[in-house]
Amino acid sequence: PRQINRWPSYESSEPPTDCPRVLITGGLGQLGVGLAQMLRKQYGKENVILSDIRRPPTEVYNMGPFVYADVLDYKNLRELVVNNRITWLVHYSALLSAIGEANVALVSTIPDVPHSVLPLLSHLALENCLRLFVPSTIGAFGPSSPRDPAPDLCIQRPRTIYGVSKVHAELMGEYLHHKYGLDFRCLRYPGVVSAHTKPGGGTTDYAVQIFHDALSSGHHECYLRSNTRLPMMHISDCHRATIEFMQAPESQLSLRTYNIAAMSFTPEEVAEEIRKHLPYLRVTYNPDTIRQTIADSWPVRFDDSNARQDWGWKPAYGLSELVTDMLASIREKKN
Ligand code: AKB
Repeated sequence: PRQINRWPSYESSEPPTDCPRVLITGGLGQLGVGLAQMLRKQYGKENVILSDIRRPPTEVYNMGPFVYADVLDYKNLRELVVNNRITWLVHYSALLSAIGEANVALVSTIPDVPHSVLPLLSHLALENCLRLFVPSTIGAFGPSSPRDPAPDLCIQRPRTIYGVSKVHAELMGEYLHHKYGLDFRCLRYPGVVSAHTKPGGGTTDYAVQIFHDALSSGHHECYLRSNTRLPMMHISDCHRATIEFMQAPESQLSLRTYNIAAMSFTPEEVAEEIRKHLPYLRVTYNPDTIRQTIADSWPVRFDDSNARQDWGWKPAYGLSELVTDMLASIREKKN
């Protein structure tokens, strides 16, 4: 068996129980509320605590426990973990790729910066025997990575501050796993498509906006070229992948950072699929330099064969299911 150096006080903590007690940080972004809802269905409302530094809308308070948590404040986090017997920590908070690139200085002031926050979260996780989940993305790859498909292990030289911070997080978590036995888990997400949350500031955002535009004005102006292919995923597959990965026994994991894939499409292809429902959709293309350059440096497809093999990952949504669901969900929300 692998020899690991135990972190001080690690031995005194209890191992996770069957029913996890989950704390989600940065919970008011694109992914937190939906993940909390899916986890609560499985584990009960009280076992999943959503947190952020912002005040949530009333409906979020009504869904289940919500607390203030600042990931840069160790004492605040430790108190939450200890008082609530937390066993899983899910760290969601990020400035997405395009907004990060437009504000490189700002990126260093937000809590997503792994060199300031990851050692702190990892220490907390080791001290309290937590399973720690940190998301990564297609943005962790760069122009020198294999693009079609990008495997789990390959050259990673991203050209965005967002990608650099993600690679740092992957490496730091894996290092602490090998050195101290941290139960670090990381998934590289594709562009996530959701009817209920607007991503804001990402390179893959057009794949959400196009549905809203199709239903409101019938015209979408796309900031990427028509043939820009990127990996994408329906949000419910993204949440399910995260939960199934967190549930997987450690013995099944040959890696700590996995790619997960569902589909890859271009703006032209998703528009064509939408036209099967809304034939009047018109799309014009006006590529913007930042986002087109970022997209051109990212993989067009993910190889997720390790995730499929090790812990049984399988997406439920392909392009046609995604389009049908997005149009129905946005319509339902409007009514
Ligand atoms: C972005 O476009 O920045 C994100 C991502 C793929 O990480 N959606």
